Amino acid sequence: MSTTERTYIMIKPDGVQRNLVGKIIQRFEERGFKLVALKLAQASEEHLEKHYADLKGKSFFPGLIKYMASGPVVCMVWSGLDAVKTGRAMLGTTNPLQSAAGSIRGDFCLQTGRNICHGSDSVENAEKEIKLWFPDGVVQWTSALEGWTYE
Ligand code: RTP
Repeated sequence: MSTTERTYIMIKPDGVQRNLVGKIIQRFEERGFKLVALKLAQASEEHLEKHYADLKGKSFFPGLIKYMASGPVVCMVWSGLDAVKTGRAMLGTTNPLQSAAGSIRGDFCLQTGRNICHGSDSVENAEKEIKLWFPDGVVQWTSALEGWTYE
């Protein structure tokens, strides 16, 4: 059992523009995950092509890159037990219409091409994505499990 598994979660430009940042962060916090890195970034098409390299060649790829470059994204690393698989479950399925109510996509959006968030699909890809989006590294927040309520 590892409580230190990390996943890369990104709020896409439509999620930022629709002011859903706080709600999405709140769900991960309330579930018990720890936020270990956070930034707002305007990604270049070149950078996004690296992130979505596996999808190069798909008919929707050019539109996906354009959409993802259309405004700032929120880049986050969340840590905790089974963070990758649970993070994906919290986001819902790729097509929001098939996402269960109670999932982020199931509650907040309607179309695959505007599905407001991204989550790593494996531990290996999570580590790759964390390196890509946080090239200077992520703070090892070992004190995250300690109480901060009292001095
Ligand atoms: P993500 O990587 O964004 O978390 O999404 P995912 O694993 O659920 O889905 P994936 O197949 O990796 O696709 C990445 C993103 O591309 C857009 N997409 N559009 N128009 C289409 O048929 C189509 N298919 C995928 C979505 O924004 C999807 O999240």
